[in-house]
Amino acid sequence: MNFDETFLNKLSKAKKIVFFTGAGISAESGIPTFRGKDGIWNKLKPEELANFNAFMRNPKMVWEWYNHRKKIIHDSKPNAGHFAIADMQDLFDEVTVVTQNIDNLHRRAGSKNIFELHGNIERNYCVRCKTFYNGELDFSDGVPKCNCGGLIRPDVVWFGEYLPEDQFEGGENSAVNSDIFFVVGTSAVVYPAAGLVHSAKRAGSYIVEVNIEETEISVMCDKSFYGEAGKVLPEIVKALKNKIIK
Ligand code: BJW
Ligand code: ZN
Repeated sequence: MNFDETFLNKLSKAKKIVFFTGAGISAESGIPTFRGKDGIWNKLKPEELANFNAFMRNPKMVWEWYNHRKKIIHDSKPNAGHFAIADMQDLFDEVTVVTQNIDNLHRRAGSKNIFELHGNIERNYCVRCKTFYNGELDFSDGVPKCNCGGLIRPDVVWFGEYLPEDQFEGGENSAVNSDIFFVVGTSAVVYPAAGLVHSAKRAGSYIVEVNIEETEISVMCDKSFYGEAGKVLPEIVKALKNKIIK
């Protein structure tokens, strides 16, 4: 892949970079995306699965969906895209990952500074008393319940729910203080997460998109690379290392 000098210069002068990621970065690890050609929501309705009322109406069905995805995630590994982002930590003063994914793959790849906007599939909590249950849950008597009698749910953010305040604030601060803001593998249609792209842009950050196709926010990007994240991101690391060595 060839990158123009303006882009490489911009990158080599940057100190603080942010990677805002979505389901697309984990697609090459075998984890299905939500929207698009092979997206989960071509087959399943988000409103029947990814909201609190659906869970209270039919917790068994929602848990079956999450346990199915948990298994896919456990069987998957970080891919070249996740590793390239972790490698960037050696090349910049500050690298922050702000992810909408719940799959832990950035952490497993070695990224250190991560904000998780939509929760984490490894954690669970009681809907009534908010006690956390982080180990394996027991489904032998049906949907697991807390000692208080409340249902236990996955610690993920469903439609109509607020994002964890500390994670969103951390993401927003990183966005507005970034020199370069990468938008990787997200359709950027879900808010308030997608609003971070606008915040970064307004604050003067240089916006770089990596996606297999155009998205809602392509028009506001300073640079767009259309290709798989697992191919484009390692190429950027390589080009940058070459430039630094020269
Ligand atoms: C590749 C690739 C490869 C593929 N390489 N690329 C109007 C304005 C503002 C807000 C709203 C509004 N109308 C409604 C709302 C609210 C709603 C919302 O945004 N809805 C829109 C969809 C219309 N938002 C909310 O409800 C949020 N909360 C909120 O607003 O709180 C305030 C409030 C409180 C109380 C009452 C009312 C308001 C919460 C949103 C929670 C989203 N949750 C989910 C599920 C998380 C748990 C789980 O995983 O099960 O989060 S939904 C789902 O979408 C998931 C994702 O994180 C999120 C974003 O999806 P993502 O990551 O972008 O994936 P895809 O599939 O969409 O895209 C993949 C991309 O990858 C594509 O572009 C591909 O091309 C690309 N790709 N392979 C590179 N190899
Ligand atoms: Zn409880």
